[in-house]
Amino acid sequence: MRKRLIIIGALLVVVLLVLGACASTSAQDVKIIYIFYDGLVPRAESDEYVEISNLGDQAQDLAGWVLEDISEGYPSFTFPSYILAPGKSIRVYTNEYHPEWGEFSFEYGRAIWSNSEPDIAVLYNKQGKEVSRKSY
Ligand SMILES: [Ca+2]
Repeated sequence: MRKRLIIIGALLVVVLLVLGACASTSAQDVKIIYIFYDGLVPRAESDEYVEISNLGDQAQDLAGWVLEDISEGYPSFTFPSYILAPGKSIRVYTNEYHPEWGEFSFEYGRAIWSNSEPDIAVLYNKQGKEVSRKSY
């Protein structure tokens, strides 16, 4: 009887571990896929953007997620509540608003992404865990 309980307990642990792995996999399917670092707008390059895509099969709420230039440590952009559907992409512009891409902007008055020395962009989830990073 006691042995059976131990086996059932062990099986429960395995099931929970598998479920936990599945849950984190879906979050990791949201990725930075492109950095348009060489903006066409002279000097301010307000049209630079970072494109983020949901490559998984589950919708992801981006509330509290943070996108940051970790090469300088700033600026960082914190997402409001926004459901990113599977297969969809959004862009975070340096200082422009494009409703068709989710209307996200760093609202930064200068260029963020260096043209000469590649920066690294990192995306963190609301727990502060790194989800994706990309350079160019
Ligand atoms: Ca740039």
